[in-house]
Amino acid sequence: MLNSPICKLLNIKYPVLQGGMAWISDAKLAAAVSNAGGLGLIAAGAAPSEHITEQVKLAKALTDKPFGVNIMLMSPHADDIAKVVAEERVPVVTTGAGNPSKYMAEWNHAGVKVVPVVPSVGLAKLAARCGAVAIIAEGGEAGGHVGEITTMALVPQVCDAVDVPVIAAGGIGDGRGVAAAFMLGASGVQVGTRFLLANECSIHKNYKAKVLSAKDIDTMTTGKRLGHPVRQLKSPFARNMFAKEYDANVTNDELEEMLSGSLKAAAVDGCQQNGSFMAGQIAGMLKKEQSAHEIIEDLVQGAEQTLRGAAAWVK
Ligand code: TUI
Repeated sequence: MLNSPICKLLNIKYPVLQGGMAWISDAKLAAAVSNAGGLGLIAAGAAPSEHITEQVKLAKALTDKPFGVNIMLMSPHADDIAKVVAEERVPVVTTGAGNPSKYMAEWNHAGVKVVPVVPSVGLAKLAARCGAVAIIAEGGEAGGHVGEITTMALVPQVCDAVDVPVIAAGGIGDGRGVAAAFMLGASGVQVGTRFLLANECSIHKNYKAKVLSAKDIDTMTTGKRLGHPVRQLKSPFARNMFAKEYDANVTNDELEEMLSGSLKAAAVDGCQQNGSFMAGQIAGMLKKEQSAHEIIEDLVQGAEQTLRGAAAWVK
C-alpha cells in the first residue's frame, strides 16, 4: 500500500491531496475525496467568509475524515477566512497565490496544520521557517495561477531546501505521475485537474466536455502582464485575453475587469465566450468521468504498480 509520512501527519489513508480549485472544489467534492482516503479541500477562492463557514459545516456533516480549506491569498476576504478556519478548527489549511506567513502563528496556535502551495524554493524556505508542517511544490504544468518552474525541476530543489515533507503538484494525472513525484523526493501529491472529471465535481457539463476533448497542447497561460499567470484551456475567452494583454491600448484595469467573473462563467455557466476553463497540462490524458473513489484508487494502485516495476531497471 502506498504510504508515507504525509499519511500520519495529516491523518489520511493515502498521500493524495485534492487541489483547491476556486469555484470548483466545494464541500461535496472535498468530502468525497476524504471519504476515499485522500485529503479533500474546500477552495475559498474569492468567496466571502460566510460561504466558507457554511461549506466547512457541510463537509463536517458529509465526512468524519480530515479535510482542509484552501485560501487564495489574493482574495479580499483572506483575513476573515483565516479567522474562520482557526475558529472552526479546520484540520488542514493550504494556501495559494501569496505569502501566508502573517497568518501562520494564529493557525499554529489553533492547531490547524498549514501546508502552503509554493512555486519557488525561496517561498518554500520562508513557509517552513514560519511553521508549515509540509510544503506543496507546484510546477507550472498545473492549472490556474502558476509559477515559472516545472514540477520536474522544482520538486527536488524544494526537497533539498526544507526539512518538512514535500508534496508535489502540477502535471500529475495518473499513477505514473504519482510514482515520478516520489522519485523526485516528494512524499505526497496534490492532484487538481483530474478531479474536474469526478462525478462529485459539480462544474458545468461544458467544462467537463472541454477537459475530455483536450489534447496535450490545448492549455495556454494568460495574465503574465498582470503578474499572475493563469493556465487554462484554450477558448475564445483565453485567446481574447491573450490578445488584449499584448495590446498597448488596453489598460491593466480593463484586463482585470475581463478576468473578474471569468472563473464563475466557466464553472457555473459553462460559457465559452467569457469563461476561464482552468486546467493543467495533463488534461490531454483524461478520457473518462469517474467517482472520486475510483480516481484515488487508480492513482494509488497505478503508483504502486509503477514503483514495483521500477526495480527492473536496475541490473
Ligand atoms: O493559487 C494557485 N492556483 C490558483 S489561485 C486561482 S484564483 C486566481 N484567479 C485569477 C488570478 C489569480 C488567481 C487559480 N488558481 N496555486 C498555488 C500557487 N501559488 N501558484 C503560484 C503561487 C504563488 C505565487 C506567488 C504563491 C506565492 C506567491 O508569492 C508571492 C508573494 O507574495 O511573495
